[in-house]
Amino acid sequence: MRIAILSDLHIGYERFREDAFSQAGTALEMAAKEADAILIPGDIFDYRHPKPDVIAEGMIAFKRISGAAFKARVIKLEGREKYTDRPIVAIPGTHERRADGEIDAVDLLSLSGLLVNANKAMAVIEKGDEKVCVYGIGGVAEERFRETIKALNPRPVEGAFNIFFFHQSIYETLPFSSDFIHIEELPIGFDLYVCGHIHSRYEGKCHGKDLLIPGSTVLTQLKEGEQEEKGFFIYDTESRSYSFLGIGSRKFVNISIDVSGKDAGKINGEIERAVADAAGKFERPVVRVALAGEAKDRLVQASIRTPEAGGAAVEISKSGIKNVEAEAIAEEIREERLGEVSIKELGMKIFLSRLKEKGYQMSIDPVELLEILDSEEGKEKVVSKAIEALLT
Ligand SMILES: [Mn+2]
Repeated sequence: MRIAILSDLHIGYERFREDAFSQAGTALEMAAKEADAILIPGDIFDYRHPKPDVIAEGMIAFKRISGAAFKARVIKLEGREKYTDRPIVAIPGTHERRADGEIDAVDLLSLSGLLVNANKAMAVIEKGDEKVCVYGIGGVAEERFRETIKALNPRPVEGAFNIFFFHQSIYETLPFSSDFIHIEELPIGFDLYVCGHIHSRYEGKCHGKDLLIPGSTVLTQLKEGEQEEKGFFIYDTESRSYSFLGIGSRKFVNISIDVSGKDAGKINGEIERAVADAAGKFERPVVRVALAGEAKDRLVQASIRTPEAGGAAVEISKSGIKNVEAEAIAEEIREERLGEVSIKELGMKIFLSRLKEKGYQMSIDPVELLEILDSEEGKEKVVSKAIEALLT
């Protein structure tokens, strides 16, 4: 069986709304032509509560492939109700995730008979005498994934080709948190592992079998690693091999410019040329210009312009600019405010000036009063002591 694996369509994604819709459509149409079945590991929509027009975009994208002559059928869904036998099997991702038992956006597509929702369920896909069993777990909070696997205990079925698909961060691809699952912790015995959530493509191994992450079909993060072409995998269960098909996604170009010692005019000139160059090479590219280095003076940042370049979407990142002058001013302020004075002394100064403003005239010395209020004892004791001191 030839299975298309596409993920993270993010329909409704505001920054590139049109791209999200059209590229999801291209991926689905190509997949319907090339494959016997389609697997989608989450984030079909960009929202937990998509508006009706966004839901409609999702429905249209899937409706467009309703005429596809898939050779495979979903003959059984264990753990959920099945509304179609179309071999398009999906789970909700973190973007669609809702509390257990609540209807999410993927349920809506499932109820409409556009796909099969295999969240915490196993779909059995049949083509001729071949059976593929697909077990899915939709996106959950990272710290809950281990217990979710344990509770559901997904197991492969004998005599079938078994796929486990999910939507989480994987520690080996994102080593940022101990909550992220390690590849070796994934359930054993499956013939193929498929994950969504990560927006760039990844090909690895899990328990000796392929672990595939196709990445998103739309550009979202504007990071260096997103310059590769978007697309999807086709996995052949017979030869146990796969290939990646590009969907002709809008090209993303990341450009770095060093601003050190340059004035705004020179920097703007360099930005314009780099953007024009990218716009000349690619159709309507998304261009991110990352500026870095020590700017000449404070005015440089404010004078940087975003150039217009025939259909290109341009984003300029100034976060890498070190503004020497501004940093010196901030340092001065810090020194002047605090200097050698401790926080407590500063507090005392403020306290005294406030008392003066209010016309404080009581017999107890304000410094003594603050000492009482600042003592280590319990709150009630401190307050009663202060009142006593004030009234006697
Ligand atoms: Mn995603």
